[in-house]
Amino acid sequence: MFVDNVKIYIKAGDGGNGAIAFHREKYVSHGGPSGGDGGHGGNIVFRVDKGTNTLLAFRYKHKFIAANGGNGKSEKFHGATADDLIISVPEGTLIKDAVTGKIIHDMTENGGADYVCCKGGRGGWGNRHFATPTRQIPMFAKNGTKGEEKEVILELKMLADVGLIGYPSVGKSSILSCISAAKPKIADYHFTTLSPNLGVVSTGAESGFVAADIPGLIEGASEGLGLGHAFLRHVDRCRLLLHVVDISCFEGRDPVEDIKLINTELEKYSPALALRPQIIVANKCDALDRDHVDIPAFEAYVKELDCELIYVSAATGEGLDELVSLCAERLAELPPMLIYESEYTPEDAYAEKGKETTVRRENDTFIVEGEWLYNLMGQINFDDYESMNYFQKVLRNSGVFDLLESKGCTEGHTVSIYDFEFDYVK
Ligand SMILES: Nc1nc2c(ncn2[C@@H]2O[C@H](COP(=O)(O)OP(=O)(O)OP(=O)(O)O)[C@@H](O)[C@H]2O)c(=O)[nH]1
Ligand SMILES: [Mg+2]
Repeated sequence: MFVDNVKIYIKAGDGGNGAIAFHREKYVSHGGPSGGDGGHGGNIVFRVDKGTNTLLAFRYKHKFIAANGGNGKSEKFHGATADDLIISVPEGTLIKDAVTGKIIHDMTENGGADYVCCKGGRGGWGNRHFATPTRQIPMFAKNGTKGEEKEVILELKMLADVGLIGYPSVGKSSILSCISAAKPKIADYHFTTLSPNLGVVSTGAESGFVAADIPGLIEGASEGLGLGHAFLRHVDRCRLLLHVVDISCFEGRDPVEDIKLINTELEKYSPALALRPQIIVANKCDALDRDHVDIPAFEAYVKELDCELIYVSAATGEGLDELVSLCAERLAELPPMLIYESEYTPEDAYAEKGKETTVRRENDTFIVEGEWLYNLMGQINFDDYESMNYFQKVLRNSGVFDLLESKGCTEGHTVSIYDFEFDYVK
């Protein structure tokens, strides 16, 4: 079964808590604070597995939770750092935020390198960190921060240079089977192909390209009528489209009408995809009856489209070598395959949780609280300019400043966020 779109819940492990403990030893009556730190929680890491090309593995498993870090112990023993949870996905998978639909990451980026999608919480410091000359018996330690959690959509967009598109039964699968080693199902009824097929087309000892055959498109496919709509995402990355038509006009179809129809569907699904360069592939030329098909009108229309045209026959092999060479030539001139840019910033993640913020006033001080803020504080280094900038950005984007102002906070008031105090400046 082919699955190319799933929603899953992922959560990184929480950091372990720091320990409150004191050194004990015979004859040492007042041992110093010795509470160890909590271990870090495990990250959620996505990894490309080239051996699979479907998201089927996620059909029945929707929750992925990494282990928590161990708590700190006495005698400076640190809690164990938890292992990362590795989630394997096929090549070409996009990770999207389930709430906003924004792209978080394209697994094609950086040559398919591992991607940490949720960071594990940091282990809290044990009490030994908090001893000062005036506070020799610190009776507190820090709790670990929570691991990040998200609901994400995994969407597979196959990695193919060339996409074969067209009306059902025009011979897309037949062509793919002739030019590559792929063995897709071929039959004389519509919608024989039910899921995309990939084939590697070799153009020399060490060169080649990947072609994808997608299920036949029909009118209304982009509105979800019939097959095809969901599969168009698999040609999203294609650099070149082979628009296949049946030139024998079997079933009385008109190739000009078919091209118009398919292009309308493409346009509706994605205007960007409709602009992708196309080569019109007139297939079944072995069965072409020139008395019944108006070839001059067809060629005039293709010219109007400003597309190249090639006649082939998957049955006899005619024109297929030329088709492969033409594809290779055009691909050499085209830009590299599309890699989606992330539309998601870490600030967005906090912005979504901004609603859980509370502000209360004590004289001239405004106290801001919220679990997400507490976690955020654990990640900010207040001595570092960049880190502080980030902190400010998150406060702004998550609406904390607006909330403060709505509660009457103005210039000169003090704002207190978990031990951190600053004067409010507009
Ligand atoms: N005469 C002739 N028949 C062909 C040629 N290419 C394909 N066919 C026949 O056309 C029918 C449909 O071919 P497919 O390759 O399954 O077509 P498709 O475009 O993949 O169809 P769907 O997957 O249903 O969209 C089959 O019966 C093929 O044998 C050709 O060049 N000449
Ligand atoms: Mg097919």
